[in-house]
Amino acid sequence: MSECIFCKIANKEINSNLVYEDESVVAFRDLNPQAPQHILIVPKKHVANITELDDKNLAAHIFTEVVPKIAAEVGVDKSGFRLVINTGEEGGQTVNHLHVHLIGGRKMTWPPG
Ligand code: DGP
Repeated sequence: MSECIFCKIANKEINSNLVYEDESVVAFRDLNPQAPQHILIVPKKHVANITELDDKNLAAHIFTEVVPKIAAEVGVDKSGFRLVINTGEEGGQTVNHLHVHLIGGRKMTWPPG
């Protein structure tokens, strides 16, 4: 059995505040939100990080279907939002299962920390 926390959330072995699910993706609220809307979009299959994502259909599904749908559902599609994919140690990735942060509901600043 996988020890990966996001695999466990995807498999419903661990509870999460789920906002979206389909056959290949789950999305749930971040435990440590950085904005009024902070959702993690996660492929159900284990992919360690964006450099390991070799499934073009899954990539297209996430960015052309899931992101717009969730952004509209949580009401940030018009106001704007930020997508973040932390990758590796210097990228600030703490969970080694690919996840796209969808963050919105407040004005973002740049550069990121
Ligand atoms: P990153 O630093 O990009 O790897 O982001 C990991 C995020 O995952 C971080 O913002 C906190 C969140 N997180 C970690 N464990 C859990 C969990 O068990 N449940 C939920 N909902 N979020 C988690």
